[in-house]
Amino acid sequence: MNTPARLGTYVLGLAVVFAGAFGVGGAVGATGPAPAKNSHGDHTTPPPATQTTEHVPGGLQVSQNGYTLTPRTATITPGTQTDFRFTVDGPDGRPVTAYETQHDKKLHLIVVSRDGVVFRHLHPELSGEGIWSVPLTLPDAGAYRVFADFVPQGAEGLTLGADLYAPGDYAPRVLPAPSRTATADGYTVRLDGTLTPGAAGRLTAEISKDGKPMTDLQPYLGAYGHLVALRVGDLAYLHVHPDGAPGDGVTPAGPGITFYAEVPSRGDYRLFLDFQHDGAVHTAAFTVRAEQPSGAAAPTATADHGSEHSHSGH
Ligand SMILES: [Cu+2]
Repeated sequence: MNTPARLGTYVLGLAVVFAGAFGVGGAVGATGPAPAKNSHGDHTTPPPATQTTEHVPGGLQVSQNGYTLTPRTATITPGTQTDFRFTVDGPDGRPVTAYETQHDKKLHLIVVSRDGVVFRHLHPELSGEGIWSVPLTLPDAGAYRVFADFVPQGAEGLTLGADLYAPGDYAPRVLPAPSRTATADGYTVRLDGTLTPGAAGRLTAEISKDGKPMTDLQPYLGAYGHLVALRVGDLAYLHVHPDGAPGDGVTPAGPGITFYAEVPSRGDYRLFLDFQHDGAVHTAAFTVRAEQPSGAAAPTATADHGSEHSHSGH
């Protein structure tokens, strides 16, 4: 039979990934999370094999590998600028103060409304005591998810997620229907490519203004674009790699920006693209549906929540 062999290969692949993760975790220090208690006191017994655990996407956990995201601001009054403060507490229980720089910053903070409509990408300031703070204004009442994307010095990079609330009357918005065109501050962004579960999909965003392709985009965080992809339903935070970097001699400054994104499952994703032009950062938002490659795919006309959103056709 084929299936067990294939499954075996898959599990092996996962084992390698997890071994890597544990290797780093072990190097962080002996003060990390204690192993599960073994009442038999038999130290040579290997831990039970994980059988069905898939690699968990980032952002779903408030604590991972001994690091915990701890908001010190629990609520934000809508429409009022608030100093949002938090710490990342390390395996020793104290706020982490040493971080590696990635994409020009020591920590990237993403704030998204639970309905996937409001998006903020911020870069907080770090105090000597390990307290991060950033001015944050949220437009509407509701539930939000905060993501901290960072690399503790000498450890593996992490994205931790925590809930944040803006009190008041709240009505969830309908998820915008899947669309490959978005507008942002007068710019038009067209997204090409597909998201396929389990495979790195190539996506290209093409930016134009008044019908003219933009060829003088400016580097933002070490790239011509920064893409955040979140799974609709649980806001799993996905890893996206830009293809090429400004100044590498081959990556043009627009109009197209290329990314590789891997999604863990079928369904809808919210994609937020930050790009810089004329000294200002703009954000384009998309809803993109990830489907199985044709052959395995169900008919695309299958009605789900996308169809009950009226297509106003633009
Ligand atoms: Cu950032």
